[in-house]
Amino acid sequence: MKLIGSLTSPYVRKIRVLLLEKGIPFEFVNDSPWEPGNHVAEFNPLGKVPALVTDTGEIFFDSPILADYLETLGVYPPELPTDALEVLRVKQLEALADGITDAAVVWLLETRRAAEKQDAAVIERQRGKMERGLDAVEARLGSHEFLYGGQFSRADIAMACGLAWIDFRFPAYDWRSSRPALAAHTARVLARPSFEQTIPVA
Ligand SMILES: N[C@@H](CCC(=O)N[C@@H](CS)C(=O)NCC(=O)O)C(=O)O
Repeated sequence: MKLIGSLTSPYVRKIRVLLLEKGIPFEFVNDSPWEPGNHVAEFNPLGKVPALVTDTGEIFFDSPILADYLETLGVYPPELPTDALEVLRVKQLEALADGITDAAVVWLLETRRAAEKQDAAVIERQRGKMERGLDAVEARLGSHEFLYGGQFSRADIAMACGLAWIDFRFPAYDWRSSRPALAAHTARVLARPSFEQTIPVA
């Protein structure tokens, strides 16, 4: 199995973590859609990472699809519940985590435009999505150890990957002070070996 992606992408990290948690061997192909001459579009017409090439040569892209593919392999531990409605709830939380990350990515890209072209309204709009999203996760978490049920799931992985990336790109952005449950949850998840082995490098 081959995973195509960059060492900084939070969506790629989600899949690397899942592969490590399950102990599935894979080859990592380090390629970034932002590098001139990259080959990402050969694996994903949308030109985004991660993409995965299975052992039979089939290609999947978009991290939730990749994560679903890994679940089909039936390798322990499962990162989704068994009941269909519960699966949907975990995936809803994953979509929330990915959406918070998406908003942070748009914010970053806006700050990389020439100063006179940057639009403060775009940044504010994305900050609003992040703040509301993080508040919803904080409320959801309450005193629970995991985001869904009593089990570590893909929702926990997606949220910690997103927040670690936000810390990496926006070290001065304080999302923790008003969200103690999420701060503690993130610290717990980031201490897992699968996360310690996938720390983003510039
Ligand atoms: N929804 C996608 C998002 C993937 C994504 O946006 N990846 C970024 C890297 S962090 C990318 O490849 N961006 C290139 C581009 O937007 O052209 C997923 O979950 O895989």
